[in-house]
Amino acid sequence: MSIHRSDKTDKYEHHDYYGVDALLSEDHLLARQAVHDWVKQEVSPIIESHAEQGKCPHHLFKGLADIGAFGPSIPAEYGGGGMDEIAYGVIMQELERGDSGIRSMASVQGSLVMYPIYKYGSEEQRKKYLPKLGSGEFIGCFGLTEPDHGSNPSGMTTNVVDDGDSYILNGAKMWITNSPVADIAVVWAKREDGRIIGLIVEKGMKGFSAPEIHGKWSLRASITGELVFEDVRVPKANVLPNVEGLKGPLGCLSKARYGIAWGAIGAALDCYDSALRYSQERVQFGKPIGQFQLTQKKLAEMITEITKAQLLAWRLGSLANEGKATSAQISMAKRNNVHMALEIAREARQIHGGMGITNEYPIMRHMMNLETVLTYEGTHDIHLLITGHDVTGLNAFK
Ligand code: TGC
Ligand code: FAD
Repeated sequence: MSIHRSDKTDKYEHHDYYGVDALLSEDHLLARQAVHDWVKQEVSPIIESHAEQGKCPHHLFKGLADIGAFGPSIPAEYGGGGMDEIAYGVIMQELERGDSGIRSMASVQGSLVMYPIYKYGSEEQRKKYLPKLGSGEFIGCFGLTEPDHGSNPSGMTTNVVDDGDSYILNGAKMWITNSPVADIAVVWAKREDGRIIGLIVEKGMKGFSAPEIHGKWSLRASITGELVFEDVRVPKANVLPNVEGLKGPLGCLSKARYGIAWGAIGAALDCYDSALRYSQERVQFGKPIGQFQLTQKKLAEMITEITKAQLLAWRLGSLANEGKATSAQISMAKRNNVHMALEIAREARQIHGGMGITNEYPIMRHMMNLETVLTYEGTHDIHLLITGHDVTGLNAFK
């Protein structure tokens, strides 16, 4: 990845109230600025119209690869960015400042497709798929959720039957980001003994289809579909050999949820930035609306919550760099920061008055996107119950 600071771009709107930037390295700041600049140049000019039309900007895949957005913390020899977890975080933040759907493209490709192949795959699988995924030549997707098993993936019914050198795969996955345009799918299925395994299913395999899901009011610039398997013969060479059980997919989710904890801050910053500017420019009763105490309360609470989220993400990133971040800590950060961003979008919408519902401002797009982000990768309540389990030792799911 080549990182450079551009002189041509806008001042970086980071609203760093507690000086968290001082905790970041020069490499983190450069990576963040490079992605920020790319988003301003490539995403901001097109995102409202794509979201409005429900169109995924596929052409951005290559650019995302070029800025190192796919697997920033996966080693470079395996197609990733070879950076640390905080670099991964700040990159997700800047992508989601642009749009949650753009961050989703990178989350799925890096954390849910490249990561399992890197972590659980054979050396042959790593060599075959990772360079193409890292360069954006291949698009990947991740199939865990099913029509009847969302929060409870252990109940999945997608299954494989042993047939010599192959498995015969049957079942269906639902709500799969990028599935209609994906070249490969990392799919989680049950073996005859009930154990969950991961398989790499390739586009074009007989009996495999990936129809698009239409009618979404959220994440409209991201394409979502199903995965349908009707007697698909998958060679055993495509099974991820180094993991069995639900900890396989859940391990990938930890990686992606971590990225979302940072990403949500980007969406919140974009809403806050827009609301702050509007409050200084919009005049009612002869003064800027930012001079009214009720507007100041909103803005003061917004920056307080953003600051708390920044500190949470930074500390989580430091723990992750030391290999000490627990999945429960990641759940807390994902839950808190996404909810924070959604609340900020709602407050920002109020500050913009009627203009807040239009596409002149990014607020409604972020707000609608964040409804998905609150639900995918584990719902708001599932993450609460993960924290509840962690602090009480009592498991609500059993
Ligand atoms: P449970 O018995 O708790 O755990 C089974 C095994 O997994 C281990 N484990 C984890 N390992 C790594 N990371 C985690 N986060 C882990 N959580 C659990 C656990 O230690 C155990 O290991 P072992 O060795 O004992 O077998 O499992 P459970 O069936 O009781 O489920 C617990 C629950 C409800 C928390 C879990 O199922 C869950 O997280 N549900 C939410 C499902 C979810 O998040 N789905 C997301 C689908 S993918 C997606 O949304 C992508 S969006 C893409 C985009 O960005 O566009
Ligand atoms: P359900 O599990 O049916 O939950 C419905 C409600 O019940 C929620 O409020 C939930 O919190 C609550 N609930 C469930 N169980 C409990 C409980 N034990 N206690 C209290 N409340 C409970 N999945 C993938 O595998 N890959 C993807 O790429 C992917 N991308 C997505 C993209 C989009 C746009 C969307 C919307 C979803 C995507 N998902 C993906 C699926 C997502 O992870 C699921 O929607 C999510 O895990 C919730 O599952 P569900 O929708 O079936 O809701």
